[in-house]
Amino acid sequence: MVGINKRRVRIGMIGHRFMGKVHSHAYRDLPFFFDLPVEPVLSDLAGRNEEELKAAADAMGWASYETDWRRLVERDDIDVIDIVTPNNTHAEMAIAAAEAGKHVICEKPLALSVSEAERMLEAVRKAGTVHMICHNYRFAPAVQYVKRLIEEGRLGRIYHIRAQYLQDWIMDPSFPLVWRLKKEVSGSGALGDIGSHILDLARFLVGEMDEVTGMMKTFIQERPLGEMSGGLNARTDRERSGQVDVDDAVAVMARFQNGALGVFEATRFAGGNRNGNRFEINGEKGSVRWDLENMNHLQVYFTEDEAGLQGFRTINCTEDVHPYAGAYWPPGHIIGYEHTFINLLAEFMRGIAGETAPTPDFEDGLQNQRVLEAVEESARTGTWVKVSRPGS
Ligand code: SOE
Repeated sequence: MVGINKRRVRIGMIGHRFMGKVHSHAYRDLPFFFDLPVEPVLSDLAGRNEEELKAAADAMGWASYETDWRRLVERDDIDVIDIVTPNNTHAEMAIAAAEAGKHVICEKPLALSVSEAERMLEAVRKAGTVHMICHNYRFAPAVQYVKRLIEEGRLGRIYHIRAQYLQDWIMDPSFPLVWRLKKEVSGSGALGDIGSHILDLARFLVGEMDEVTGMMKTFIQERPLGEMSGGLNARTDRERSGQVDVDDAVAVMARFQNGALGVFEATRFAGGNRNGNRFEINGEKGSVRWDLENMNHLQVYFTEDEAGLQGFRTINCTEDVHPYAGAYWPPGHIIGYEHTFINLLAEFMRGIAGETAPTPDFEDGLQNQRVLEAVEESARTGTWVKVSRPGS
């Protein structure tokens, strides 16, 4: 039953564009698919442009709105602060939210730097509240199933992971200098925006990295000014231009602590690839391949298959045995991008109810940030760089 006798978890979300829409939709859909011990309530939406904010709050079903995020954080009738704003605001907002005793969920990358991410982790630990970072691709049923296969030893020792995150939405040189292309706002370019996702998947599935080497490239150095206007669309000011100071593309090689090798590529200049997020993992007993653009499918290969059946087979990960798939439709009735967020938020709600300690959390966000920073240092110095992890 939706909402009956359930503890209400009152959400305050800061930001209302692309990720704001995705998160709002996911909270609203949660009770349709998951029988959770708590009920998320879309209490208050914060943003700066009142006209846009009011329209977004009305359209997405938020009860009220606030034009100053600080007022939202101070409110007693809010339990969760959900941060879907540009990266340079994450640390200040998350730390203020934790200090006000809120549960915090934050879009990726967690911060602009390792030191900011460390302060964020320290704040949520001190508050003792639940925290998560939105590496949503972990929550595709096929990806979770890969995790299970690896943990069960079905692939044996892991030798390789190769992963790519390929987009093409800024290839046109007249596409403007939006916040995702400004270092002071985004921290980095393709590396932090999409590379962070595949590097997180690699940590999740294969383990911690010992050292990395990377190269970064900015193909278009100057662009007209402009700003995001929803989704990946932008408004352009054709009269003025500015310098791009983040990477358009990055390539990374990694050595894992368990001996596996990783090869990664993240670029916004892979023409024809709108959102190609893919990986292949090879182990001593088998291999798996996954591709977001066909996200319900998983290709698997087992070395022990009989001679005539050797090769990759394709599994449709929509059966009850595939994590989260059973929450939705009967087998074969596929799910999409938005469901990865619904699954992630289901874990967040279970955490708030005290049932679990959900991941990926700020500690994962911090470790991801350490990898990003090591890649940048390597690209700068032309050397292999150790990925630090205190205590390891
Ligand atoms: C834009 O590159 C973007 O929206 C990223 O910010 C997301 O993290 C990714 O999932 C899709 O593309």
